Amino acid sequence: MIELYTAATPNGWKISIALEEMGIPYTLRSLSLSKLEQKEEWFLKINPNGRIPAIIDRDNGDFAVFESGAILIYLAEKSGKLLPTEPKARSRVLQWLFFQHGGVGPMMGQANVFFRYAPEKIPYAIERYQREVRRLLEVMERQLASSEYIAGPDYSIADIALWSWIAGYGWSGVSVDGLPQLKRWMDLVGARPAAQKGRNIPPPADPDKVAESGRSILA
Ligand SMILES: N[C@@H](CCC(=O)N[C@@H](CS)C(=O)NCC(=O)O)C(=O)O
Repeated sequence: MIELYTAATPNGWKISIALEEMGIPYTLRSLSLSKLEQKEEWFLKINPNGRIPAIIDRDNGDFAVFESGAILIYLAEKSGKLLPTEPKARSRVLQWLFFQHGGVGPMMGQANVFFRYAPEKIPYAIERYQREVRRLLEVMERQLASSEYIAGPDYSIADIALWSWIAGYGWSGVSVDGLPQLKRWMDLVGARPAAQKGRNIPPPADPDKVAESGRSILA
């Protein structure tokens, strides 16, 4: 059994979607980010970085894993799903997974913060991060023109990592106009029952609470 420590945010949804897709049984421990539960001593023993998500694998000596990318790889290897073993196909999935972790996640997170939550509107910061997000989406558009899913013909953990962020593109104020392949892919992934279910685990906080704690949640 996996224990999932999470909250209703893009990095958290990656793991609930993956667990649902892989059919791995899990128990849910929803943390309140606005109450800073993720900074409490007990949780720092699970994730020294003090952020969600994290898991504990009770069937593997209570092994704890933090960083959503590392968790996705761990679960894919545990289940034998969504990460090919053939070296080139595996590398392609990892390339797009790292593209999400080094690019889309941090840039969209900053675009969300400066566009939506910063007490002071700083046009330079808003434009900088929105422009970079749009550039990354255009990179995906080109890839998806010749590829059903982001890393090839098969659905993978890279699609889960990217979709969890990009499905909420509206929060960053970035347009997806003129990106038909990206929209095709968003609909394709969004139609999967596991994506729909996982994105509602834990159930979304009410909008006021999200706004209140938004800077910390989306950082
Ligand atoms: N690189 C980390 C990022 C995790 C992260 O930023 N989590 C956010 C929620 S999406 C969080 O816990 N924020 C609360 C905080 O920073 O205290 C990962 O991919 O797991």
